[in-house]
Amino acid sequence: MPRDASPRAIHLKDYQPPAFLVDRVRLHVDLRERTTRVRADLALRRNPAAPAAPGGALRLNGEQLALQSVAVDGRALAPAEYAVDEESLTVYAVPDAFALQTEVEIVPEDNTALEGLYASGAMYCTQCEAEGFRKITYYLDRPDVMARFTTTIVADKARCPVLLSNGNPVEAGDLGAGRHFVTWEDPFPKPSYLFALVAGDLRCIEDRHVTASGREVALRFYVEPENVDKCEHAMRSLQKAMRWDEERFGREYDLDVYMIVAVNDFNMGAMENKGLNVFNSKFVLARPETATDRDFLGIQGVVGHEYFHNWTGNRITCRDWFQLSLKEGLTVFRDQEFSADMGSRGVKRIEDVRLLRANQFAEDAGPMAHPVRPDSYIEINNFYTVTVYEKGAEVVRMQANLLGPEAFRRAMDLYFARHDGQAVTTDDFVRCMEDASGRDLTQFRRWYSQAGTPELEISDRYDAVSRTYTLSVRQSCPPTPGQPDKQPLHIPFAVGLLEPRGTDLPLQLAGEGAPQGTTRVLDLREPEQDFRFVDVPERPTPSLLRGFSAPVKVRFDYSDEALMFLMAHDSDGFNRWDAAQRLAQRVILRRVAEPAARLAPGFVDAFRQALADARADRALLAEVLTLPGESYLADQLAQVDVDGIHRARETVKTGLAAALRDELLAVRAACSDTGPYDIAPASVGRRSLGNLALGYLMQRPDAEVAALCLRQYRAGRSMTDVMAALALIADSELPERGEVLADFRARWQHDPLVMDKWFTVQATARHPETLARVQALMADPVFSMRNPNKVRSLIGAFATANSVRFHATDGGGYAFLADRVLELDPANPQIAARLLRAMSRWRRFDPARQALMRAQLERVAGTAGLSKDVYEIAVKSLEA
Ligand code: 7MF
Ligand code: ZN
Repeated sequence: MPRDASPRAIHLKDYQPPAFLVDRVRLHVDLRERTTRVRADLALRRNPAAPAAPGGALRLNGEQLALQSVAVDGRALAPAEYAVDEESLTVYAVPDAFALQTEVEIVPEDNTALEGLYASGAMYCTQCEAEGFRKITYYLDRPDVMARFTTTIVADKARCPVLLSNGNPVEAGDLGAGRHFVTWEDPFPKPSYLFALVAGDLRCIEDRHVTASGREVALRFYVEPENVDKCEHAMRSLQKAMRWDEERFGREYDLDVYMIVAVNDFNMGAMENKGLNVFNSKFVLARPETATDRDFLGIQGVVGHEYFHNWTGNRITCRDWFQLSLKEGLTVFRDQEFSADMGSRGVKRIEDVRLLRANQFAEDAGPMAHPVRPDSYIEINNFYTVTVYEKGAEVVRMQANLLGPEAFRRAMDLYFARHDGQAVTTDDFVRCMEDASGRDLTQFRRWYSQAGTPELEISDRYDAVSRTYTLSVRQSCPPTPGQPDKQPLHIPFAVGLLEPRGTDLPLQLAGEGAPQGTTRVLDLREPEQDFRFVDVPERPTPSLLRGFSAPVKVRFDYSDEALMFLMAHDSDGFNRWDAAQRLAQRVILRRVAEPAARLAPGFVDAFRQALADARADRALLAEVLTLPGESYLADQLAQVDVDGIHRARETVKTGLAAALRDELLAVRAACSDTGPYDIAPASVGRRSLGNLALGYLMQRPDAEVAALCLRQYRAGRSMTDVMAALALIADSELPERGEVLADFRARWQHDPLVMDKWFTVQATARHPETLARVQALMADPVFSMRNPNKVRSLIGAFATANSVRFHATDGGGYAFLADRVLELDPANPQIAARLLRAMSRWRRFDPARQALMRAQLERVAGTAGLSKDVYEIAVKSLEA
């Protein structure tokens, strides 16, 4: 893109309230083959809260709309009375309050970007967050404009018997000539990004929920006819989520009907449109034969997430898109808590932290680093990030922990009471936390505005004479793009001290009259702070950042023995896991530096001991025994050593497998599945530990292990076990490899979600010819570049989950990815931009790989006609 045509950044500091408000919207959507007519009737008035611009023009957002007519209060406007350009409609002279009528034509059948109104297979659906409504009609497409919507949908009765929109159906009827209509009314004012419309030949699965106050709510899932038997789990998840929000937050649902539509072509996971959620079918459809435990738990989490948005997002929404974490960070926190209560809290916390460390810490250390509340963006779609979502959830979690359960609940009640029906800011949220608790969160607010992962450098001193133990903490935060200097944060730092037998010491800080508990949350506020514990009989081992009390990195010079001691004795389950991770990380990274090093016997023993611990929760044990991932390991090095890390991790894994073969076989046998499938935490834990053991054993499969793995594949007890075996076989040199992959394809070619898994196991295999295989698979009739799930499962998986092959030194992986980005960009910029991120951290690699990635990024950046989405990622990756 030429420099002078570069897209411009939008800045938070430029926020202005809207010049006009919309009180009511009447939409009339006439769906016809290849032309949809949209008539909009908007009741508008000047905003009394806007800076006065008497008689100012009305400017509405609108893109890719073929304008047919404009009228004010029913009077058609002459061409001189308005102006239209690529992204707006301006009406020059308008009264202070009036009705605006517009009519446009759009072509959902040609909408490959999957934003606005589009066709997916035989159905029509919409996606309006963040700025998709402007591709349906001219509007004030911003979240602080909230209006009541009435929507009439007209369509062919045979092709689209089901016509849905937000709220309640108020009228329906026949129009003759095979056409019919339904009118929907949404009583709650909402921003346009929550608008939804669905039309098609869909089956409905219905159940109900009776709210705490006794109101009955109809729950309806709409799916394609072949999927009616795959909604049971999502329905139960929805019912659990509704009950949970009543019990935990006192929040009830507010309409008579809650609808969820499953769509095959969808850019993201799901969308919380008021009363009419649209879901990627991946997060609705599941049966034990087709979906893994991960899928089942993912569905529960996403169904919960979208449902919880009804209060945190819909009833209270964002003032502008810089406030995205107001709804997303908070709703992720809520869905995390829901999943923790439905399953194993400890395992959930470990999974969430693993994700945060692997992805968010990496984002925070790269060229796209930004605060939880960004200051600027070129394309808002690029800011639906792990920082806004996952770090945002940690920032809410820290406030919940700082306040404690009662005050946090009071603060949330205050938030709901004070801001219901409003579009607000993260600052309004924090003020509720302060007002309900009396705490001063002035310094804490920096978590929203400062990017980067803070680091805590810790040292300790024990003085036997005075029996005091001192922790010295230095906090710092590395520079990020646009933020060279950082200020100290308010960090809740949870610590415990273990005496030599492994029990927790009661903690008493100097100046306190008596010990207060065994875990203390220290308030870090200064760049450097000392904490002196008194009455400490012997040198203790510190357990730092218990429960991951803040999203920071902790540096402390533990000995291997201290880590093994914590692994065995820490009363904090999270830190037992973390000690194992630190130990494994250390063993692997030592081997990167020194490939011939022997596996320390203490390390093997620690793993053996963990395996032998019969009391241990199996799911937790599986987490403890999972080695840190390659990308997280890479982040610990000054320069990424792709092959060194891969080789070292594989060798350590193989070494453990060889040393612990008998134990692993025993665990695998004890974990084999017998009864009927269920997703109770104990069953999920059993399968995950059994498959983890099988994974270790398959590092060097002898005949017995190979047979075990093949048997598990062929037995087909559940998709969890089938996929675990299939992934191991696909990643192996077993002679049966080709035959098994062909068998799986033949069996599942009719099921797109299962085929996605088939693409992923092949894209992530470590075989040297994987790139060629990925390219060949693109020609498979089941693959399609137009389906985001397919692109993610084949191309996305190759670029983000197969380091050794994607980063091959011939640069083939990079050229392939850049080609796909450029191929996809004209059709679907959002998906193209997400793919390109796989190269954004190119500066972390060796000079040869840097040069190769940079060349591809430059090729992309230099291409004419790029979308804003891809342009922003390419240019910022090259700049930083
Ligand atoms: C659970 O946030 C956690 C995150 C935006 C689309 C769903 O509800 C959403 C939508 C993106 C990325 C992640 C998620 C979503 C979106 C998501 C889904 C479930 N408002 Br983009
Ligand atoms: Zn969300």
